[in-house]
Amino acid sequence: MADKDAEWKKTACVLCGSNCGVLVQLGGKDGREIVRVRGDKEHPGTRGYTCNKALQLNYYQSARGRLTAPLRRRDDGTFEEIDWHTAIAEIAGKLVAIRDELGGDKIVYYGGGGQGNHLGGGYSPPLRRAIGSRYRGNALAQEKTGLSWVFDRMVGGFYHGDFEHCETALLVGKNPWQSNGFPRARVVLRQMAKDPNRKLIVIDPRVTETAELADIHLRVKPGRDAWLLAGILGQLVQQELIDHDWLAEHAQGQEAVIEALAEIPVAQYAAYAGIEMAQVEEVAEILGRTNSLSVLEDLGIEMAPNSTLNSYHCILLFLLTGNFAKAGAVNLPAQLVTIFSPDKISETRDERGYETSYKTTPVTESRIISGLIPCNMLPDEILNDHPDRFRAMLIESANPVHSLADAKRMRETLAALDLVVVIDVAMTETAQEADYVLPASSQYEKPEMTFFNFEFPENCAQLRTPLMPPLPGTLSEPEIHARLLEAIDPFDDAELEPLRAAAEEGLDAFALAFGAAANANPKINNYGAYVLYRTLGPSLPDGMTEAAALWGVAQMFAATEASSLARAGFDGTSMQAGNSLFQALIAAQSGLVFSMDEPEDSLRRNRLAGGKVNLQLPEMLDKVRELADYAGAETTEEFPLVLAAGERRSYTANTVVRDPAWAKSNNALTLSVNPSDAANLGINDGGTAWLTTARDSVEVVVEVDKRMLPGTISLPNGFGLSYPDAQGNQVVTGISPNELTAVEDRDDFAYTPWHKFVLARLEAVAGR
Ligand SMILES: Nc1nc2c(c(=O)[nH]1)N[C@H]1C(S)=C(S)[C@@H](COP(=O)(O)OP(=O)(O)OC[C@H]3O[C@@H](n4cnc5c(=O)[nH]c(N)nc54)[C@H](O)[C@@H]3O)O[C@H]1N2
Ligand SMILES: Nc1nc2c(c(=O)[nH]1)N[C@H]1C(S)=C(S)[C@@H](COP(=O)(O)OP(=O)(O)OC[C@H]3O[C@@H](n4cnc5c(=O)[nH]c(N)nc54)[C@H](O)[C@@H]3O)O[C@H]1N2
Ligand code: SF4
Ligand SMILES: [Mo]
Repeated sequence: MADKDAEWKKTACVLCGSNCGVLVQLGGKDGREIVRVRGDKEHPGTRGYTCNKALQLNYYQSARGRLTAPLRRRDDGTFEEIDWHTAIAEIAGKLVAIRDELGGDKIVYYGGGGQGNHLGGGYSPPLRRAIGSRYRGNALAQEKTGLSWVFDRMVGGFYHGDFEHCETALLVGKNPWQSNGFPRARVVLRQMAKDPNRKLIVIDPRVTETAELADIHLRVKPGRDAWLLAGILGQLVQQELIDHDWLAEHAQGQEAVIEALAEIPVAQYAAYAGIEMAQVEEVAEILGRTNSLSVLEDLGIEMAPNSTLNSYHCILLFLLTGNFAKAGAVNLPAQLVTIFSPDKISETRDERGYETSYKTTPVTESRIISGLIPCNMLPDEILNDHPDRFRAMLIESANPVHSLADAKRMRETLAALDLVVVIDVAMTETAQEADYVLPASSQYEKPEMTFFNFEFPENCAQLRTPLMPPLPGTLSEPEIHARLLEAIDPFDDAELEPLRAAAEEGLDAFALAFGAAANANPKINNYGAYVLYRTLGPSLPDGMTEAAALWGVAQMFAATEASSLARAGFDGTSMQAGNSLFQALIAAQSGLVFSMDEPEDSLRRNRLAGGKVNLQLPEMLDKVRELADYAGAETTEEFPLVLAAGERRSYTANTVVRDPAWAKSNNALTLSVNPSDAANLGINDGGTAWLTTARDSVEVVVEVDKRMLPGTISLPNGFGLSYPDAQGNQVVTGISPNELTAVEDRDDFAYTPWHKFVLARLEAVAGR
């Protein structure tokens, strides 16, 4: 334990994308353990808030089994430790060989950051360029690529609601009480519940902690949101609850949409979705008349049938009611780094009006959205003899064997590759399949930052300083990428020395020198993050070398968002504003507000030609019409239950925390089952049962839970991880949900998996 007066250091919680600012005290062995945690009231975004999970941060920082040396797989499948020099030389050599013999486009980069660490992945582009890697993927392509395809074409960028100030909040397949998704979620939800003038509407089959606080809970049947949302949209149109004036001024393409929605058989669709018509009427009335509406969708619809269509529906809800680019409603936040890179929208269309030109993957020719290959297609891209199949993967800060559909198939897929390199802090399920594993310093041992900055009108960011030196034997990702690049395509020292000298003189001198050097030498720009790391990096305060690339980020932001940045207090020329933003990020340990917006900024940020929002997407409108077939969301006799494989609970954090002891609740590992289903099956609370899907059969402990809708069952995400016990033996605790899922169960448009709609069967285990 730390003594009570130990210094409180500022950092952030990394267990979910909210990244609450926290203060921690260190203690334990060598002062490397996080022994006390409390919310940081000076953090401008989270203002002292934390949820129950922040207290458990040490289960991440002081986990057993941290990797401390590069590992190389032997022929017999076991691993041996090698030194960094050998690891870098061998990996660089193999990457170059694949590039030269087969083409760098055969090397896939996967991951780049989890819930708390996006800085390291920002240093991968130079290496990727050097090896000619063209394809990349990450977890966003198994949840939000459908969403990003529609928001790019409808509002011209990533949107977010203002849940602190909206009059009405609509949450679709989202449980912020457990999963957050906006700052200070539990406080904001409680405020909404208490305020008679505000309305909280939740669409979820489960009576979640969030649904309990809602004014209206639409307890939709699993997988049938498309009919419910189409029904609400139909009701809005048919009852003249849409904002024609707003649409006339700001929108295009509404006519065809209104026409299609006028045809929706609202009562039938509501009934099919399991919702009373009176509730649909009430919700449409509220959405049509509210002063401000914010909408948040998440996995409940993104990982279920019709997911891209559902995202389309959600955007139509706020556009048809005029709730875009308005205070308290949906807006386009300023982003320091664009998480979803926009695709070039096809200028050519077929006779149906569908886009005809878009990027696809090399083998299955699947649509690439936001520059991301669809995760669900990875096995089919690799497990074949196609000459263009991928041959190598570089996996950083991600655990795809655990997180992607069908773990068994993912293992086969990785085994089929010529080279798999994993950069991680732990011997993960994915690392176990690698040829090389490179040990990274933890998120508290290096500067780190998250780019999930999505708030409006005030948006903030926090660059964290290391709390302690790196665990011996580990390196930060920027250093790993730098060493690999230096082994593949090094600079002459004379090329970088002038920049290093300029950095010592200050940021203004550096900015001028960098501009001149980039003009004279294309390699400087091409390998920008690397160059900043090796030239500006050493001039930064102690331990902050890895922050160097943020200088480029700050300069880009200043060049595109001058007015929002100036309102936040950073003005002057673009170069000056960028420099002062960069300096402030380094100085402001609690984070800072980097943009202050007006609703009009959303209109300005809209990338669509003409600056209007667009409602008509022929690809989606046809799907609205196809709902009349009532297809795709049915159970079968063999599999009468719908399993949500991977629910967020009070002790889940993807696979960031591996020690099962961190989970202090009693439902941490269990399969939740409605009491009536449990009774019918003869299963008791705490009893065991066989859970079977088309892919596998596992024994589970059941928790009888009246929050569940009859016919639905759910498993937590983030379990089934191996973790060493006190003797060093690896022990697996709980169920890994993707042992039960199949890659074929996916959206036909964005290929996102149906993890919330896994058909299943449950049987009592005899004799228990
Ligand atoms: N505690 C915790 N918080 C997290 C994470 C974590 O691991 N643990 N992970 C973070 C990440 S990566 C993400 S993406 C977010 C995800 O955050 P959420 O999407 O909120 O998380 P889930 O619990 O997976 O799913 C949300 C809800 O979908 C509901 N649902 C299931 N089927 C359906 C359906 O057919 N229709 C509808 N409408 N709803 C359905 C479930 O009952 C559940 O309440 O959470 C983030 N925050
Ligand atoms: N069945 C099912 N599957 C799901 C989901 C579900 O609901 N159901 N949810 C999905 C969702 S929404 C998401 S976002 C994904 C998440 O899945 P992934 O993107 O694969 O990531 P995480 O589980 O967050 O794992 C992050 C990895 O980073 C490592 N790590 C931690 N700190 C560091 C560091 O500083 N450096 C490096 N290099 N590594 C570090 C951790 O050890 C871990 O291996 O899972 C998805 N998979
Ligand atoms: S897990 Fe809780 S404390 Fe940590 S960032 Fe998320 S909301 Fe904040
Ligand atoms: Mo996620």
